[in-house]
Amino acid sequence: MLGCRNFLSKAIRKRKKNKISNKKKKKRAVLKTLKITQKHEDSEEEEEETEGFSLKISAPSHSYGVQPLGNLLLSPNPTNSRNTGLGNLQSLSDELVLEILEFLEGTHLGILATVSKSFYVFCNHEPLWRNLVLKNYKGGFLFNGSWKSTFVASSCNGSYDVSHAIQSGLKVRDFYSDYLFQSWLCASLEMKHQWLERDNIPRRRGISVEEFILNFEEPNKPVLLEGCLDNWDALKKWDRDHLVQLCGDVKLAVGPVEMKLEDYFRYSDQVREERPLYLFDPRFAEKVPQLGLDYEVPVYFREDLFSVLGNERPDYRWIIIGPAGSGSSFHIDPNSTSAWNAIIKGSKKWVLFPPDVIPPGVHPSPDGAEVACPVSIIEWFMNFYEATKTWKRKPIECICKAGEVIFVPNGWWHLVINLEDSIAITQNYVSRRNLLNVLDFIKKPNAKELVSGTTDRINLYDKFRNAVEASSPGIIDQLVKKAEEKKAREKKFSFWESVKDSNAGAFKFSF
Ligand SMILES: O=C(O)CCC(=O)C(=O)O
Repeated sequence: MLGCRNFLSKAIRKRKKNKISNKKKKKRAVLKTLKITQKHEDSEEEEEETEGFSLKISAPSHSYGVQPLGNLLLSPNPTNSRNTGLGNLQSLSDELVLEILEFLEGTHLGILATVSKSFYVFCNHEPLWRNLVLKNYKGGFLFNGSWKSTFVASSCNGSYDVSHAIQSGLKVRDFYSDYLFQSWLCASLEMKHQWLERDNIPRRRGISVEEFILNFEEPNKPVLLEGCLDNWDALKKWDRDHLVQLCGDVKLAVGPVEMKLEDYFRYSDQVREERPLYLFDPRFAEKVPQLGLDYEVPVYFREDLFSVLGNERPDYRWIIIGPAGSGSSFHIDPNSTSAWNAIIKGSKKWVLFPPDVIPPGVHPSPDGAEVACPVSIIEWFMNFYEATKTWKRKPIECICKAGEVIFVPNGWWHLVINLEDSIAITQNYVSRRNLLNVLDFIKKPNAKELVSGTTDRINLYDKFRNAVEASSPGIIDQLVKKAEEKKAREKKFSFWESVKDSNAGAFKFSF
C-alpha cells in the first residue's frame, strides 16, 4: 500500500508583516487536521479518495522524514527527537529555532547538523540554504537540485557535482513538527479540483472601448478579455528558447536578486518549494528593447495619465515568468492604480475580492501600509478558500489562459497562482476613471510608507498633479465636479429607493 496518511495537528506559521506595496505577502496560518494521500509515480493502485489533498505525482517524500505532530499520537514510541535533540532549546518554537539558525554561515550550519538528529533536520531546512545562496551568490548560481547542494557546489566554484550526495538525506523516523512538515506539504500538494472550478468572471470578446469603460472600468469591475492579443508578436514568438536567446547575458529581477534567464529556467525546471522564486522585472523593456516591441497596450488601456511623468513615473510594467506553483499572494495594486495582465504562455488561477471585502486570512494594518497573509498561496487555499464558499459576497474567480487578458480594477484584492510554467506581461495604469483615486492615495499623510515604485514618494503627488494640469488644464476640476454630481445622484436615488422599499408602500418617516 503506497498511499500514506499524515495527521497535521494545529500549527501556527508566523511570518513578519510585509509592506503592502510589495508583490509578495506573507502571514500566519492555522493548519487544520487533515488527511493526505501520496500517490507514487510507479504506483499501480488507484488514488485513494480522501476528504482532501493529493500530492503531486512528482513529489518526493520528505527528504528527512519529518512527520506532522499529530502522527506522534499514533506512534508506539512517544519520543519526539525534535525535542530530545534540541536540549534546552526545545522550548523554542520551530520558527524561532530557524530564525536563530539564519544567523549562521553555511560551514557552521553544516557542522551543527552533526550534533543531533534534531539539529540535522533543522540545519538542513532548505529555506536556510536558499537564503545563504541568495545572500552569498546573489543571482550568480546554477541551481543544483536543492538549495543546499547549490550552496556547496557554488562554494566549490561548481567544480564537482554534489547533488546526489546531498539530496539523498537520512530519514529521521521520529521527528515530528507541523511547521517543517507544512513547508514540504505546501510544496508537494496538487491544486484541488474544487479550488479551480469556480469561474464567475464576465468574459468579453471584441467589445468596444466605450463598452469596456461603461460596463467595467467606470463601475470598477473585473473582466476577462479574449482575443485582444491576437496581433502580439509576443504571442507568436515567445517561448523559453526564444527568450533565452533574446535575453542572452542580461539579468532580470528574480525576487531579491538578478539572474540570467537561462539560469532562472534551470532553477525553475528543478525547483519544488513552497514559494518558488518568481521572475518579476519592471525594467525588462529597457534591458532588452525587443521585449517591449513585441507587444502593444490593448486598446482598452491606452489612456495612461502617469505617462505625463515620463521617466519619473513609478514602475508600471513587468514581465512575469514562473513555474507552476509560483504566483502572487493577496495584495492590492500599488498607488491605487488599475492593471491589466496578459498571459502569453501557460495559465493562471485568479481569485479577486472587491475593495471593501478583505479576503479571509488576510490582515491589513490600520494605515494600509502592511499586510499579513498566509506564508504561501497553497496554504491560503488549504486553510481559507473553503470559507469563501459560504460568504455572501463571493470572490470573482477564473483561470486566465494564453491569449487572454484580465482587467484588475483599482483597490481589488487579488491572488494569482500559475497552474503551468507561465509567461505574462502586466501594466498598471491611471485613466480618467481612477485619476482621483490615485491622487487621493499618493497625497495621504503616510505617502512615504504607502507609495511604491519610485524613490521620490513624498513629492509624487505634487509632481503628478502639476504635470496632469499642465498637459490637460482643468481636467482635475472637471473630474471632481463629475464625481460630486454622481455622489449627489446616488444619495438622492438611495433615499427614493428606501422609501419605495417600505412595506407600507407609502412614505415612512422616522425621527
Ligand atoms: O502573478 C501574476 O501574474 C499576478 C501579478 C499581479 O498580481 C500584479 O502584478 O499585481
